[in-house]
Amino acid sequence: MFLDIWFLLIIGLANYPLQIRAEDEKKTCPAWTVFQLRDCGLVDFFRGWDDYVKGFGNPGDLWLGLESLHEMTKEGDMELKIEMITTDGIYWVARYSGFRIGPGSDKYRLLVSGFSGNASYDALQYWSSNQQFSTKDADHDDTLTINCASRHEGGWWFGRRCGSCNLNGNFNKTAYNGMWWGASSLRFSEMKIRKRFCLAGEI
Ligand SMILES: [Ca+2]
Repeated sequence: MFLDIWFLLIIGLANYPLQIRAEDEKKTCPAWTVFQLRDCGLVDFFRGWDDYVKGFGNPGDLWLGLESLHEMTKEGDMELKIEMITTDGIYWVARYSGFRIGPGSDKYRLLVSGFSGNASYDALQYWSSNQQFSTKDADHDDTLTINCASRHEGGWWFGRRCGSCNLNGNFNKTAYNGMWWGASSLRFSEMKIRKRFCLAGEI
């Protein structure tokens, strides 16, 4: 009897932290904050620097703004989830366990890492991470001979050879003037962030 009680106690103590941890993860899993949405196509995204800094749009097509993004991510503890639908109707998720936007003095540089998901491939980290933000009137891209934001009709973190994705392109166009990820055109995108707590078990 004595041994049985101790056995149960030890088993109980061993399981207790695991149970608490699982419950805490459920309870503290924070809500996503959407900062980019292209759903209805009624808002022009081919805009200048000031608009991208301040934000624009409506509940169907929005850009929260670079200054807000910097404030929300400057502690370095946010994750990023991107949902996309291609023009062929394929649903993709691209997740990044690390997402941070630098200050305005560094042109809102993107730092992104830790790709997972079912999107065709990691089109964001390799080509756009560590790149400053560019708009048609503010060329900070990594392509000397081209204004990538003008060529691709939207503000983005364009990298070498303008990079490999732009979710802020023209909603009503396809290929590299539209919204694109790798070699695919998109008809929907949503980018959202939250504090890193709930990475396991969800794509
Ligand atoms: Ca350039």
